[in-house]
Amino acid sequence: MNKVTSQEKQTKKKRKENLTLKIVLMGNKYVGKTSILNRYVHGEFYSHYNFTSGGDIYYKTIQIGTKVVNLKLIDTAGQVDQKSIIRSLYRNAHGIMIVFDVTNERSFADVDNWIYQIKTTTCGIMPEMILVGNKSDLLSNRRHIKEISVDKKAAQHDLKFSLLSARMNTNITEAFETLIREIFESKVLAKIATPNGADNIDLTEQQTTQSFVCGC
Ligand SMILES: Nc1nc2c(ncn2[C@@H]2O[C@H](COP(=O)(O)OP(=O)(O)OP(=O)(O)O)[C@@H](O)[C@H]2O)c(=O)[nH]1
Ligand SMILES: [Mg+2]
Repeated sequence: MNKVTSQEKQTKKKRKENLTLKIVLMGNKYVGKTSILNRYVHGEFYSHYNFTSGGDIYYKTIQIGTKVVNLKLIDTAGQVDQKSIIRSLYRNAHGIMIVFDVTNERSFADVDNWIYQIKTTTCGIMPEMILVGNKSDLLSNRRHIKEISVDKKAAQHDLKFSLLSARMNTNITEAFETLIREIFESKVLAKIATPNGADNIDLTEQQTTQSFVCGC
């Protein structure tokens, strides 16, 4: 019992010593935000749907060159009535992954609303953003959003775009790496980086739920 406690302390200490990036996933309900995080953090995929309420936090540690980077990954609810909670979740985020479902036109159209919400409610420096179209495994057997529209939207908002599938584990790691690279190349890091994270949320376990109050 004591051994586990000291191991936990060590992990916590290491986490505090390393750089922590806060990355938030946003987008309509059912687009696959939770699935993307489950795939990236746990290497798992579940075909049943359990909607997210409020927000969940996942942790992952990665190595970039010689640097160890802690990722604090925030899953948000896609339900419209949860927008005020979501707003508090992306406070001080270094990066935001905006997710739509490539088989769902509405989720694609609503990308503009998510971006508008972020731009009009972010205090201080804007986080880096990436646009991702999830469920690419369904592209062959369903009507889907035209590639040209996606390119146009990404260009309009000056965002990189990735097509991915949480189910098939396609491009998941690559999409996060692209966003992390953008964060490293931007001014966001200098402005927001703190040794123990983007804010002082003290959660030690993955998938712990907590809502926050925005300071804006
Ligand atoms: N075919 C396919 N299904 C997927 C994929 N990703 C997620 N799904 C399914 O889509 C449904 C919704 O996924 P979630 O990850 O719960 O969606 P969410 O965006 O977190 O939804 P909210 O929490 O309500 O905002 C689930 O049934 C998943 O199994 C994918 O890449 N391909
Ligand atoms: Mg979810």
